[in-house]
Amino acid sequence: MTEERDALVEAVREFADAELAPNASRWDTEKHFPIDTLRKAGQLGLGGVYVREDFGGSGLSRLDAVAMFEELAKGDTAIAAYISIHNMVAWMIDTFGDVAQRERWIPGLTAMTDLGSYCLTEPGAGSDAAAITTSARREGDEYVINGVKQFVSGAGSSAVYVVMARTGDQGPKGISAIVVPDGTPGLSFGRNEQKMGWNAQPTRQVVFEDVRVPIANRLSAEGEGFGIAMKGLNGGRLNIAACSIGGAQWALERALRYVSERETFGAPLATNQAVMFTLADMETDLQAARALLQRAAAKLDDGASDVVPACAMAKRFATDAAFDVANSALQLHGGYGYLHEYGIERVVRDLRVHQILEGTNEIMRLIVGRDLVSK
Ligand code: FAD
Ligand code: 2MC
Repeated sequence: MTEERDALVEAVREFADAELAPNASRWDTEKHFPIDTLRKAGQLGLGGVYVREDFGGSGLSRLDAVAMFEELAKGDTAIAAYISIHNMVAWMIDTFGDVAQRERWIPGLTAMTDLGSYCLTEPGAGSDAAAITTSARREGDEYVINGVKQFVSGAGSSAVYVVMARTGDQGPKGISAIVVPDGTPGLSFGRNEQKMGWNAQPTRQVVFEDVRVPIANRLSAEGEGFGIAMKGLNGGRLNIAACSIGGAQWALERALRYVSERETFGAPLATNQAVMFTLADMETDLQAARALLQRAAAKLDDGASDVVPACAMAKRFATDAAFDVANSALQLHGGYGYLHEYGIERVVRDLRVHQILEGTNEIMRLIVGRDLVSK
């Protein structure tokens, strides 16, 4: 860790301790999306962590980002994860947008006065993302968009929707990435889904009925959208892994404190070798996950040729390991781990979905496996 990164992480820790941790339980229970708190995160530079600085980004590296997202997640995993998705959207516009597009959307996104949503998944196409059917038909200098996006994080609260839609033939080459601003006629949202976790952020369908946007809202060339979506996800997968590690690290620290204080059979739980071994495995798994994650983040920073499987490996390993660590922390708390007020069960619920979204862990294995057998 550089000194500079230490200072950044410390600032994020203070924010997470002051603004997220005291409210996480309530936001989860009340299903409250804390937009005011997100604005404060924007003031801290968390709206465009690896967005260029000219329009308000923080211009940091992916190694910086994963360290920051780990700290954020210790305060509230669900909110940290939403901030990660928002950053993915901001980065896609910053990287693949032209100057006019960046000038229009990046300042609001980096300040988090405008929130972003990423719209790829559809009711009929999740893992097989190249099979999406939402269409963007050209009419004059406009696209007319029709279709439904499923499970969109932040939907209904966001100002900016980056939508992957079909502008050409079947398959990945027929997809374009188009920015649809909130309030565009024909754009509507489903109900806020009732979920196991991630309750502090909304998940809704996004419905497009003859939504008209200028062709100038398309990022990069027609047919480039699938690649843009996937490149966004490489970094998203790292951040989700970081959020998992942060949540699990928080749970491990709670468990350590608990087993030192809780006595059974006349001695603290921590004196049992079985308990100690469990703690040792939890710590080892988190350190291994963090090391793999940092390695993948460095590859993304360096533009390494094997970045795609590296990000997939880190996402798969870290989200699985962190879920198991949080679940072990719950077990070490006995019945108290099951109570809402201890916070552990919330983290377990929040981390569970990290094994499913941003590419399921089976799809991560598919990416790594394909890479192996193609060599
Ligand atoms: P399916 O693709 O139908 O998969 C079902 C099961 O089959 C999974 O276990 C999968 O791993 C397995 N499977 C599929 N294909 C294979 C294969 N070839 N080999 C082995 N196993 C396979 N999407 C967005 O675009 N934007 C968002 O903001 C967003 N936020 C989300 C928030 C939440 C809370 C959730 C739950 C999802 C979100 N998603 C979002 C969608 C998420 O990315 C998808 O749910 C995920 O990619 C899986 O797609 P699916 O649900 O259609 O499952
Ligand atoms: N980075 C860069 N490029 C990628 C890439 C990646 N991660 N993944 C694929 N590509 C490129 C690939 O190189 C190829 O390019 P080219 O034609 O130039 O060679 C092109 O994209 C097509 O790739 P494939 O031939 O591998 O396409 P296929 O359809 O066989 O499989 C798969 C693609 C399964 C890897 C992809 O559909 C996938 O990642 N599915 C999971 C979907 C997903 O992650 N959804 C998350 C939604 S967002 C979310 O959950 C949130 C919470 C925000």
